[in-house]
Amino acid sequence: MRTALIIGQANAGKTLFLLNFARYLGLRRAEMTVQAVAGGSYARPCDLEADRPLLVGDEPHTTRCLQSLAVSLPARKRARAVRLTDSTGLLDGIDEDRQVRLAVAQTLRALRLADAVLHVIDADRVGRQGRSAIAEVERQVARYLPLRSPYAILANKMDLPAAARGLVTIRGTFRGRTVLPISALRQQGFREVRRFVARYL
Ligand SMILES: Nc1nc2c(ncn2[C@@H]2O[C@H](COP(=O)(O)OP(=O)(O)O)[C@@H](O)[C@H]2O)c(=O)[nH]1
Ligand SMILES: [Mg+2]
Repeated sequence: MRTALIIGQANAGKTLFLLNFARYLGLRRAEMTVQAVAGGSYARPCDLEADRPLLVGDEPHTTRCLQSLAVSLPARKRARAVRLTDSTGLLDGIDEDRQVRLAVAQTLRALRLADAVLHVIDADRVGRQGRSAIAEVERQVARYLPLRSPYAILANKMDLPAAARGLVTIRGTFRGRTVLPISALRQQGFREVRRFVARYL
C-alpha cells in the first residue's frame, strides 16, 4: 500500500490531523496499525471520534512510534486504499529519553520509504515566536528531499490568531515548497491536502 508519512515537531498537530483527515475521507472506525520502535507491529481497533482524547494531547510525545490508518482515497475510476502514517515528533539535538530517540530514528527511516511526506508545522507558534520556532531538523528534512519530491508543508492551527503571520514566515523559510494552510481542528484546507495526496498516491 502506498504511504503518506506525517512528520513535524511535537504538538504541531500531527495526530489530530491524522484522525480528522481520515474522518474527512469518510473513515469512522478503523484498525490502527502500530509499528513498535523495537520492531514488529500490531493492529488495534480505533474509533476516530471516541479515541481522540487518548491520542491527541498537549503532552509532547504522546505518539512514540509509527501509527497508521488505511483510508480510501476517492479517485476518478475507483477508490484506492492508501496508508496515512503518524510519527513521533522531530526535535533538535538528542533527547535524553532513549525511547524518544529511537522513535525519531524510526521516523527518519520511514522518511526514505514514504511515497509522500506531509510536514505539519504549528503556524500559530511560528507567528508568536518567529522563525526560531522552526527546528533545524525540519529545515534539514526539507533540504534533504529534492525540490520536486512529493512533499508538502501543512501550516496548521490557522484557526488561531497568530497563524496568519506564521504562514508568511513558513513560506519565506521553505521557498519553492508547497505550503498548504490548514486547521486540523476545524478540518479546514483538507480539500487541498486530499488533492495533493491523490496526485502522488
Ligand atoms: N487550535 C488548534 N489546536 C490544534 C490544531 N491541531 C492540533 N491542535 C492542538 O495541539 C495539541 C497537539 O496536538 P497533537 O495532534 O497531539 O500533536 P502532535 O504531537 O503533533 O501529534 C492538542 O492540544 C491539539 O488539540 C488546530 O488546527 N487548531
Ligand atoms: Mg502525536
